[in-house]
Amino acid sequence: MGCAKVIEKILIANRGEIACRVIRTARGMGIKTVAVFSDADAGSLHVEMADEAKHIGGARAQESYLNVDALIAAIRETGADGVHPGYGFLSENAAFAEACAAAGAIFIGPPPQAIRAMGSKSEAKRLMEAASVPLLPGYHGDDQSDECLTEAAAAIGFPVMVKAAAGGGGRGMRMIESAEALAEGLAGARREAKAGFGDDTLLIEKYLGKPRHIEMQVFADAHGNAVHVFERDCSIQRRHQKVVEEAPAPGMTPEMRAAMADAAIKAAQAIGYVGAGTVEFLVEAERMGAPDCFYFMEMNTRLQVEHPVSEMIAGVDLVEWQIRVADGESLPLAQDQIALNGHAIEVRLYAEDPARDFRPSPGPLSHYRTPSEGTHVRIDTGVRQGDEVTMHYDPMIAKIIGWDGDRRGAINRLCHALDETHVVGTTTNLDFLSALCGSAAFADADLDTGFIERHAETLFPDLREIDDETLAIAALAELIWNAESAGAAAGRSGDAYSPWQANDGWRLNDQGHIDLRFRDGEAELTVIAHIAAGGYELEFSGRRVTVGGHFRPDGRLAAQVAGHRFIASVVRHGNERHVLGPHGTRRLDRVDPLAAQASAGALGGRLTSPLPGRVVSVAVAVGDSVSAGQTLMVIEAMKMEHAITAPGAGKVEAVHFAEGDQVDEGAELLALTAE
Ligand code: MV4
Repeated sequence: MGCAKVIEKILIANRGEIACRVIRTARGMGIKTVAVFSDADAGSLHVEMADEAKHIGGARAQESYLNVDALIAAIRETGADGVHPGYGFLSENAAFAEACAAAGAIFIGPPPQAIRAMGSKSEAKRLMEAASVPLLPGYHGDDQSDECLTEAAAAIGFPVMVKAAAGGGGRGMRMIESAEALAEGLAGARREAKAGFGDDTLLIEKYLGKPRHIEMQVFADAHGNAVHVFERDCSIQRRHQKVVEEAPAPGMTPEMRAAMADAAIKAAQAIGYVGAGTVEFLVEAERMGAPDCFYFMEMNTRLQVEHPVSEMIAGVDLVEWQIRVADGESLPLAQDQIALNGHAIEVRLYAEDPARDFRPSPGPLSHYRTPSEGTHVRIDTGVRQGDEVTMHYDPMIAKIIGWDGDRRGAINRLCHALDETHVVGTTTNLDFLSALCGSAAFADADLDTGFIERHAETLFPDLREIDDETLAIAALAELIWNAESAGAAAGRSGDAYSPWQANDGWRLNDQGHIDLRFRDGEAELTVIAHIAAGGYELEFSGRRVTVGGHFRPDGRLAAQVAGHRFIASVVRHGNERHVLGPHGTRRLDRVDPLAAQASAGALGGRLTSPLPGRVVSVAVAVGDSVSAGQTLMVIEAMKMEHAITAPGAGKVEAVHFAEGDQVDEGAELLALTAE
């Protein structure tokens, strides 16, 4: 009796969070995993998580994650009998699927002909039309002459949308407003399509002014069964990049869902689909809920980035389903066994700078903290603290998903999770996501593809001034660090923890108070701290606030501010102070105490390290004369260099460290005498 072949070892032809995601499920199913990695990913989390890992080439995706020959060699060398392509890279490449099969490994994805059927938008629309899937009024024929396209546009009525048949995901698309603009528009669209995709075939559609993007998750097996796992609303996008995805879609009605599910399943069956797929629809926002308000847009023949929201509302593991179906099993559940439970919302945390048009902002994750996971919060990430977001790949750091019984609850869970997410080292869209999730417009589900532009004013919170609690927490942390380093430096002194032992260049004023200076963007803030019972009294912006607290063993600060208890993290990154506390992540810059001293015209005599680090270079020797501002030593800390400069003209009396030495925060580096 023959035994069905069962996948025993899966090679994941991908990286980052989706590779980690697939490994987790495979491991849970008792299947071995093989990671592949580029030069840039040798130390990555997905490599660490997998049972085996294979180097496949250079950092550039073309040399590694898109390198079919290297991947096939890795499949052969490791004996992998299954290949999961993840999303992106080669996930929708029919030739790669065929090459995997030829190498003896099951491609965990649809059959190559199903991938090809959806590769051309015109071809896909003809197939969908034949399967009576609703399409926008339009033209997707072979006759590409100007006469034919002009006639078609006139019949559809302006404005029209012209799209490249070989395009997708918003690339190679332009709106044409009038018959007069058509000839030029067609010529431009053809040039772009030819240059972008090597194919200038165009299609024309009626233009939808205020669309929503709603997609249906479908799943088919090789035995003729097909189900849907409800819809996802991905209307909040910018530049065709999804920012928020949720399930179910707000405003969905049972009638519309039934019609959309029917259309999606017909679409899958029309192309002989097997596995996980997504059928995307454009929806007329004004007619949301009506059973005929949606139109087929594209079908994605892969697992999507946003699949977790479907998993959370349906309580299924879509990767497990993919593996089972690829193995020849029937779908684990029938349609009437798949129930919709609650509401899930996902946001994509990116290393990008919202203030600079969301440009990627690669860099080290010097500090990275994600909220704890459970029933209500899921985090899919592929990086750890200390890892680097490189410029070579998509700069996504994590997907953060909130779930609850209803949409309001899911928003609350997600907002809370975002408040507990901290990233220092690279600029991220975290504050933007927090503002978005906390906005009234999002609560009202005012969704369509123009959401971000329409609400830009509320979504870019960079201009907020720092709040008093955050400033008090930053000052408290500074005071505690100072007391600790003073204690360490004072060593034998009787009162080791007295802040008056501080020697790191702070100005101790005659009246016995400490001046702390910060910068918040352009604004300079001064906090005056007085010793008080059990802590300090802070004076700033016309207020007096009593603060106290301590760092807990986990490194977080338990702070008491005006009788109110907060738990916060205060992360030092050079002079930056990132307060991850009651008001999300806020950044202050500490005004360099040495520079501050110099500007005050005083020469302290001793120069100390502003933070723990390593001596990169020593620029002076004992006996040298130095002038104000001259660099004396360079300290590297957290991958940043800090110059220690002379606060005034003087003579070097002592140099306490040499190149390569480690220094503690507050350690005395050099001694100067004033000249
Ligand atoms: C459209 C459209 C309006 N009318 N087609 C963008 C992605 C691509 N797959 C299809 N897209 C659009 N097609 C017609 N006939 C508006 C968009 C569109 C869009 C669609 C979904 C999500 C975000 C979008 C942002 C801008 C434009």
